[in-house]
Amino acid sequence: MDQVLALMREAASRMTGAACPAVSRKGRGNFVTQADLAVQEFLRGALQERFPDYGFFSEEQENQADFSRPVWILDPIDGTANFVAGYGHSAISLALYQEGAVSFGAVYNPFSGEMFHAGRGKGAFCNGAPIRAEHGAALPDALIELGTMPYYKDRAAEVGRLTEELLLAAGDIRRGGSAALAFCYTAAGRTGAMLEGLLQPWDYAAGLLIAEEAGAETGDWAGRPLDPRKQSAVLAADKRIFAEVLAIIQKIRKE
Ligand code: LIP
Repeated sequence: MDQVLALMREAASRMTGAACPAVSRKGRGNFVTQADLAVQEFLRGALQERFPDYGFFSEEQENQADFSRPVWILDPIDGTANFVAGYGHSAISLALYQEGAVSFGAVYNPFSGEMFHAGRGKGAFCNGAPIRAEHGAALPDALIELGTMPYYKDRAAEVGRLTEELLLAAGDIRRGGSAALAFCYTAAGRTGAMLEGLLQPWDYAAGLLIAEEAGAETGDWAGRPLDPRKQSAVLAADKRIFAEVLAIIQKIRKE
C-alpha cells in the first residue's frame, strides 16, 4: 500500500496552501471546494487504474457502494470548513473496505506533513513510526476531543451538555474540526478520547482502523461495535478511560 500513500501525497498538492474559495454550500458551514473535487477526481482515476475491480465511495459524488466487492471509502478533504477558512487542520481520509471489514486506512494532513496509516493486524503508524493509543493520563487530567456536529444544529443543546460534563470530568476538551484527524490524535495518544454524535462513513472509516490498530477501544454511543459502512455516533478512547467517557455519553442521552 505504499503506492496508495504516495498517491495521497500527490493528491494533496491540490489542497493549496492558501484558503480555498468555496465552490458550493451543502448547508450551513458545509462546503464543497474546487480542491475537494480535484482530490477526489485524481484519486478516483489513479485508484481505478490500479484496482479496476474495486468500488469507489466518496463524499463528493452521488453513489451507493456495493460492499460485496472491495470498496475505497474517501473523504477528499475532511475538515472542509477549516480548509475554506485557511485553518491548517484538514486531511485526506482513505479506507479500503473488503471481506467484511476495513483492511487499510490512511489519513494525510498536508499542513502538518503527518501521514497516519494502518493495515488490519499490522499496527498503526505516523510517518512510519508506530503509534499507541496511550494518553498517559486518567480521566481527570485527560484531553478529550469533542466533535460538535456543526451540520446538525438541532443537537446543539446535547453538545452543550456533553461539553459541561466532559469539562467537569476531564482535564480539558479540544475540537479540531476533522473527525479523521481526531481519531488519529487519539491513536497517537495526543488525546485520551474522541467522540462525535453523527459521522458519515467517509469521515471515520480510515481513522477507526488506525485507532483500533493503535490499541484504542472503539464503539458507538451504546458501546456497540462500529460498522463503517453506515453513519454513526462514534467513540474511540485509550482503553483505560473508554468506559468512563461512555458512561458520560449515556448519562446525557438519558436526560
Ligand atoms: C466534518 C468532520 C467533522 C464534523 C463535521 C463534518 P467534512 O467532515 O470532519 O468532525 O464535525 O460534521 O462531518 O464535512 O469536513 O468532510
